[in-house]
Amino acid sequence: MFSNKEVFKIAFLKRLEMLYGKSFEDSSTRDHYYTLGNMVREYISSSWIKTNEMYRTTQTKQVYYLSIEFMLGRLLVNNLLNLGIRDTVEVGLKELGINIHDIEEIEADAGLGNGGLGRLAACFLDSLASLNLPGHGFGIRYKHGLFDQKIIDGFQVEYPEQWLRHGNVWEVRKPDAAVEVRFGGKVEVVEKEGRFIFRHVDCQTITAVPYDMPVVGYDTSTVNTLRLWSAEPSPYPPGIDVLEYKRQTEAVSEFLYPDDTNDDGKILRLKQQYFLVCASLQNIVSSHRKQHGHLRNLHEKVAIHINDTHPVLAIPELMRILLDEEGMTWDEAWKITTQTISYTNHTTLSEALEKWPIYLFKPLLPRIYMIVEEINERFCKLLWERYPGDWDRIEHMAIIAHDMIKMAHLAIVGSHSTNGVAKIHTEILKHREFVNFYTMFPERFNSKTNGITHRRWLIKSNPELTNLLLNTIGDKWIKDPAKLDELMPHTTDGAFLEQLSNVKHTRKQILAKHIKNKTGIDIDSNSIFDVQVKRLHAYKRQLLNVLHIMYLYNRLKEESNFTIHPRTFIFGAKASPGYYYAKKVIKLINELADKVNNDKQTKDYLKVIFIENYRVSLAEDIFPAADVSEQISTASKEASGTGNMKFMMNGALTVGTMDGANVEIKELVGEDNIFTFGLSADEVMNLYATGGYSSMEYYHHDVRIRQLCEQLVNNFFPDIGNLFEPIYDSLLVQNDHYFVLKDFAAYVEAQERVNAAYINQPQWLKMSTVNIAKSGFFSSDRTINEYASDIWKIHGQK
Ligand code: 26Q
Repeated sequence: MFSNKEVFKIAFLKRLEMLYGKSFEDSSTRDHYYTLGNMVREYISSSWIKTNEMYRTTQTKQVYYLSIEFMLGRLLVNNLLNLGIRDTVEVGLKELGINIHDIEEIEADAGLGNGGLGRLAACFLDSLASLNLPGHGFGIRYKHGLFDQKIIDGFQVEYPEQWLRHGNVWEVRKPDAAVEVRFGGKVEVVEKEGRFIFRHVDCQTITAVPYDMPVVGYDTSTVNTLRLWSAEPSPYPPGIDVLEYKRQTEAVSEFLYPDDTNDDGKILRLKQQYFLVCASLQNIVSSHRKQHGHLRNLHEKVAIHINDTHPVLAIPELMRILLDEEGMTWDEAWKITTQTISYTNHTTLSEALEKWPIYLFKPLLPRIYMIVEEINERFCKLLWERYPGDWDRIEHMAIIAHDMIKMAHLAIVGSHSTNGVAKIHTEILKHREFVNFYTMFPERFNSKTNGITHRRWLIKSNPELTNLLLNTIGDKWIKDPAKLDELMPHTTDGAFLEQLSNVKHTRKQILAKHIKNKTGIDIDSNSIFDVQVKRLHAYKRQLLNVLHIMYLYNRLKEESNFTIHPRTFIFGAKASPGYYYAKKVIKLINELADKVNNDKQTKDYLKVIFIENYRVSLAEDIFPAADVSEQISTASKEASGTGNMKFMMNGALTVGTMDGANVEIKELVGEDNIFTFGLSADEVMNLYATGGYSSMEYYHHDVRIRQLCEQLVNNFFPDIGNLFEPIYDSLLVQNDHYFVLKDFAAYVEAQERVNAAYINQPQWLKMSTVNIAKSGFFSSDRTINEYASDIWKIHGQK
């Protein structure tokens, strides 16, 4: 079907006819998309079956990656690429008069995630399959992914996302593998032959129906599985309000919760978490039983990884199965559970650590609550033996305290591995946030610096750079991304640097055209493309970027001999719908864009673009076009960042704080090839501890800062009244919790270094080359190999 373009063309036309009963002339681009999608899925299916059979017969250890989010983006072209048939298809379609990019655009992003954490899960699946590792994802098939963002009058407005509106060619519904999940009710204890038996009665039952999606590895026949659960009503029990029951059931997989760090206490969110865990564990345990007949060796054949604490109920749920269904003793069950489960932490923001109040938890999950209580009691007893009389420490470390269940404590205590997502993040976990746990269980803590799949984020999204690399250093880096380092001798190769410059320019023109189509705004592809794309959060400090743009604007207006290389500042960001401050910052960016872009005096030097509805598919056009990567979080707050890696791999230079993986980028490229600035993580944490920061001093002592703050509330932005007063207050009344003003001067100075470096193009291109050459470390293949050997103890299958 894909052996060469002629065979492909015939197969495609025939399939189009069969599926739609239309001639080619009458068919639409959507028809073409579904035709091709069906062909590809069919092409995948035999390898998919073989991979599953092989896993079954060889009884190799499997890893299951449990995640409440998977931000896959589009799959068509990625699958074509990994199958090695992209070029054949592209050329074949072209000869039929079809542009593959038009077909690609039909596919909706699978946006079942908020940001970094969900995208990381998607990159990990791609690497697992590409490395022939037996690893699968379990998630939820949300009917609506992350909301669609529209900007209306400068404000963010949210609309429900509808990725399934036209169906999903990549999924296979498996009704025969459906399982039941129970909520509420009571636990009855009966004694039988000297043992206690727990029975769950009067509960509400819902059905979890799996939808499987194939995960295709690159240049291999391995096809792993992402299993997404959908909530459906179980056969209706008699005497209930049927419509109400259906509504409540389907609500469980209806929406992805937008990241609202402070917003716990949503019962439906807890239901989603248990729904994912309970369905996935039944599935894991029943396949294990089929192969081995018992669960005593579960930890030898299965690794279960929990992506943050969202699936942490896997710990008490596995205990429940081993105790209540298998009749094991507590100690046997605990050993198997802790040896099976491992946990990744993605945040040090203490307000973002999940906690659930008992009054919500216990009625919803009565048996699970009993087990969590028992885990807590046994753990506190252990603490008491180890630290007799140290009530303070015991209270801080307890899993249940002050009527709340602390999910991260449960995760650390109930697993054999806890990892952070970058070196500095893991150090903060070990020495600050979880220092007591680290003292008690040092061997459980380890670091796994995040990564990104270079297949999507370089080969697929930047074919121009890919070709240049192939022509320059060959193709070894594709299977072994560390070999991008072979580019190092070319940092002084004039012909190479010129081609690199051309590639970047081409990608900037592509993005400029896209922006023109969407916004009507012309941007200069010779200007510096300075990009900050990520969720909107106070700690990521989009506000610092905004204040710097206002500062440049002020100077251009006030100083006739001040000049800079023209810059286009590009933002993309969704704010959680209930996050008041973040929404103000979006409005501020849009007001600033309006002002700056329409000022005759400055518009040739400064442009500000807010890209609406930032998501994976847009990101693929943005990273290749960037010159400057903005990674300016308050040090210690960004666990890792992964956008920073995508920019680097596409040759952008980082302006960043010493936070998250920026620290490792600097280690790799050297201080001459990155623009770092600002407070260190230690300085930030000491300032919090001592209270030694007063933002007002900066207001009084720096005239630039004073002017900028006043411009937020005088009529610099006309007709907005006191709209930005809350931002002003965050800086000056609430003492600028994220040190925006304190880091301002250093940021301006770093940006001046950027300007000077860019003007020296040979120098800039050399720096850019070093960044690409050193980016291989950030391939998620490296990350996944580390998880596989250090944590999961699984091995490649070919
Ligand atoms: C919590 C409670 C209720 C509703 C939603 C949530 C929720 C959802 C998503 C809380 C957090 C998230 C997502 C967190 C996240 O994306 N963290 C990022 O993870 C990346 C991958 O490790 C890191 O690179 C980033 O630094 C980190 O911020």
